[in-house]
Amino acid sequence: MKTEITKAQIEDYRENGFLVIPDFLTLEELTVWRDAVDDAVAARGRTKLAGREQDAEWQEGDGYYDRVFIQRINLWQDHDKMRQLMIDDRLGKMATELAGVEGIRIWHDQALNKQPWGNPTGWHLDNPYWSFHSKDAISIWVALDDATLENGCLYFLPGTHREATFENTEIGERLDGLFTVYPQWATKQAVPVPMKAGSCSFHNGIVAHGAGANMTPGWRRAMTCAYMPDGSIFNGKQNVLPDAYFSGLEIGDVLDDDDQNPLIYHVNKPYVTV
Ligand SMILES: O=C(O)CCC(=O)C(=O)O
Ligand SMILES: [Fe+2]
Repeated sequence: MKTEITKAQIEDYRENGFLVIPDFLTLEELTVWRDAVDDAVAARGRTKLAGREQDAEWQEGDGYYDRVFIQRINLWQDHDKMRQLMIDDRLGKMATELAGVEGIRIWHDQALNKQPWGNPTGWHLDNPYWSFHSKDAISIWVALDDATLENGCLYFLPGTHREATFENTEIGERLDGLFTVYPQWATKQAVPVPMKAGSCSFHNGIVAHGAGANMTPGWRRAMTCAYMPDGSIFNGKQNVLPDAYFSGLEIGDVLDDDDQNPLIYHVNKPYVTV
């Protein structure tokens, strides 16, 4: 795993709001990640979020969004191998350094497997969906297959994280829904980010991004993890929080429950074990 982050990479990330790390995983590691993700996704069945097997809202249906990608969230919570991969403090250190924060907690992981002929991923920001607001939230996106212009690689609008607020749109049928909120971005040029399998990107939680349609009969699998800066506070949204935890929270509470949001790296406690 290529986990060293240089000063130039940090500058690049802060300027553009995203950064690509080619050949992040070795071939052997890529095989381990693919097997773990495939196994965890198969074991989850049709339930999108861990722990919500009984909740109709979290079951995969047959709407437009269900054909954007197969989305399975918090695999780290119900699959041992995924837990081992996700709580890796090396990932936490990379995210911490790029974001320029003191420590990082897992917000949620997700497998995002764009199926053959899958719909495009509409333009959106990530962090406004989540239960905390931070301009320093960050995600890793690991390509498990080659992500190409043909099968739905990511696209970014560089620098938009420096202008964004926490207003957002759903990932719905309108590819351009985000530009009704941020009309000033509608004339910007998008940057496609094709990646070889095993490469990864990091992106800021409020940089505008989306992905193309899958115009091929093959899969475009990706494993992602969203990170919350340590010390972030609850903003009133439930998002992926379990009912029991959510109902006890008040706006302004620090989200520091290690079972829900494990601290995987902190500059003062670099060897956190969960
Ligand atoms: O994989 C995709 O199509 C979209 C990924 C994305 O939006 C994310 O990782 O935040
Ligand atoms: Fe996203």
